[in-house]
Amino acid sequence: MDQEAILIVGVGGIGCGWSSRAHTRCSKLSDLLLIDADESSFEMSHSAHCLHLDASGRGKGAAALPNLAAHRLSEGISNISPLLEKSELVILLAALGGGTGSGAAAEIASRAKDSGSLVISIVGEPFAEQPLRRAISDLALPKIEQNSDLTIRVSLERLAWQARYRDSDWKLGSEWIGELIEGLVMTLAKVGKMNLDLMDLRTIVKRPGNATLIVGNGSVDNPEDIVKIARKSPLSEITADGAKACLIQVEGGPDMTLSHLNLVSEAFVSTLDPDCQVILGARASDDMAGRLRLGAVVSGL
Ligand SMILES: Nc1nc2c(ncn2[C@@H]2O[C@H](COP(=O)(O)OP(=O)(O)OP(=O)(O)O)[C@@H](O)[C@H]2O)c(=O)[nH]1
Ligand SMILES: [Mg+2]
Repeated sequence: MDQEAILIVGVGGIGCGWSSRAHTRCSKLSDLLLIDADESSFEMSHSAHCLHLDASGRGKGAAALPNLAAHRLSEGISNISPLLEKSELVILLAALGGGTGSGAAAEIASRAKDSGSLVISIVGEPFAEQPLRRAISDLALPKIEQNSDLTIRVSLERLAWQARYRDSDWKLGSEWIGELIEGLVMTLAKVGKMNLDLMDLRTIVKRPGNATLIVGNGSVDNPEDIVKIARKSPLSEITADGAKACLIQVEGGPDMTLSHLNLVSEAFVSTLDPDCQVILGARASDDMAGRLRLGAVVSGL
């Protein structure tokens, strides 16, 4: 896939922050589109395409109602349709519970799907003790799921908990999300040794049942640890155990051998269904010397 084929889209304050940070990890291989009512979200990236949903005309995020945000998006959609048209894969990020992310993310997923893209959405779900935000989120989620080939739900609570543990800011500190997206983009961009493509990804995400993404990395000497790390992701109520299909990408340095590849993929596959359909890809890059990264899309859960 060329660069133009992969589009990362951030919607709302948190979604824009996540996607700007994720895009810096794979900026040569993907495009970035930021959508928000609050213009300060666009300051995080210089290379982004931006769509400003300004209800008040004062530049300060007054799209606080999901319906208003969805309406603003339909008005501005012609500005971004060319971007959607040329993308083959849209990776959509938003945290639900506010106005912009909840209202506009569903709308953008539906437009992307209509234009023929494969749509992967990564959505944050609000804290349990915020009933109003929770209600907004519960309304938005089904429409996002309907229009996405794969929807990954991330618990903001768990993300916040992990960030505290690592002493980083949960709003920005979603290192894990950046890694997930980088892994996915690297898997699909045409740079691999054994290249996986969009057809492989479609095969996996179209399986009936739930699907999820996982990622983990570590030293080549400890493949089991990498698998352990990968399985400990801050997702909502989902584990990869017993999956019926999976697409695995292993990335290593120039020193990666076939036995490294086998060790890490076998350690991971052993946790899945015995008859799991496995599609395996590998890639070497100079900056991964001595390390391995495992990224996987698992489905049929
Ligand atoms: N507890 C807590 N949760 C937050 C905070 N900021 C954001 N969130 C959560 O993240 C979700 C989405 O936040 P944003 O991305 O800022 O919202 P938005 O889409 O920009 O929506 P609007 O600004 O209302 O248009 C909310 O539902 C909250 O649950 C915060 O400071 N504290
Ligand atoms: Mg906002």
